[in-house]
Amino acid sequence: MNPDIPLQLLGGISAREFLRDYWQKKPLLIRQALPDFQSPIDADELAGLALEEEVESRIVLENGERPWELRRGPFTEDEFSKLPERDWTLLVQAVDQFVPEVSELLENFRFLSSWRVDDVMISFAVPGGSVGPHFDNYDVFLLQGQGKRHWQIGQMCDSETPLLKHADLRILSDFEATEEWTLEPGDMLYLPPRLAHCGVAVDDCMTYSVGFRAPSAAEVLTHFTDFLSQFLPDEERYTDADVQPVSDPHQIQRDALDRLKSLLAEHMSDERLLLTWFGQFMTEPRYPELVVGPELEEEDLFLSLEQGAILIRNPSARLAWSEVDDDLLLFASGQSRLLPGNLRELLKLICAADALHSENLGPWLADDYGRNLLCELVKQGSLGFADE
Ligand SMILES: [Mn+2]
Repeated sequence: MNPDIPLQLLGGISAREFLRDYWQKKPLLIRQALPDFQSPIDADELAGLALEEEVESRIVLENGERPWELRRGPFTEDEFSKLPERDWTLLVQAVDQFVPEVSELLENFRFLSSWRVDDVMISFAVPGGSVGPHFDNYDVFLLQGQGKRHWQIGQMCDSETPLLKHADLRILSDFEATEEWTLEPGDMLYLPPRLAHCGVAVDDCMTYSVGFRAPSAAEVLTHFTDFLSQFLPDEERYTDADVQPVSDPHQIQRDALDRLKSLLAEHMSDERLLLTWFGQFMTEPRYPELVVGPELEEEDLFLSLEQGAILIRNPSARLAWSEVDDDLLLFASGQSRLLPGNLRELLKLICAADALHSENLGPWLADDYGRNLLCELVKQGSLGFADE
């Protein structure tokens, strides 16, 4: 993808301009980002997903048993039939993992790293339906899929911003609308993290939220140090050889702090471990229970491929790759594997291809590392047979 070509998706500016001027900085309204967009799923199908055990869903009723009542799925058909005519919203998380046509929408966002994408959440609302004014800590593209939704944006928020007293929802107690628009199918609104916003359904409407993920600084520190500590032997400790006699035995001296800082710096600057941790962390699946594979012999896999079998990425799996010195790392659903540098094109193919078969795998099927890698990915559940 040429980053300098103007894109309809971004309202006629290029990916480079969008990232420079808007991404993580300010909102952008794009009329007809996807012209003539037709939602690949309808309200009944979305409600159908919300009946499923493995799908995360919520309903927010503005005037339920209490203001802004939150109900968590899975729901029953009976519950849906008893909902009022107005003022409720159904939200279904990670629809891209369950509906391939929704996952295909993500192809439009390939100018951003795929490991930054969280999921495509779809909400359906009846007239007046809203989840209240709030802010999120991540970037989001709000694509109108069906009907009309009125959006207002407001102030930048942070953890000090006052919220309503509510057990489950983070609703702003003061929302100061600065701009507003009504979005129609195909229109899209980009919002940077922490910008207050409020969307209210004008009629029966469906909105797609392409959400991004970014670990918090607290997550980075706690998870990386947990990961790191597995590799540190118990005998490696704070040391103070050549310490000077102390003048006051109760004082913690400056040199102790320096020793601690160098202990931390030595480990925190281990780039190979940092990369390994980060790749594993960012590819952890949302639903690990949906990433499981069969027992499989390498020979059987290759016999099947030679006979025309097709491997596809498990929609619940996440894949990424990286370079480390002359080697490569493949990250697959929370695991990593160090591989020789000549497998670069295979890793790119595995991460990007819609389907893997004897034709596009070609010579890799004769490569021992390549064969073993493919087999392990099937056994792990990140790849699966297309007909299953
Ligand atoms: Mn939001």
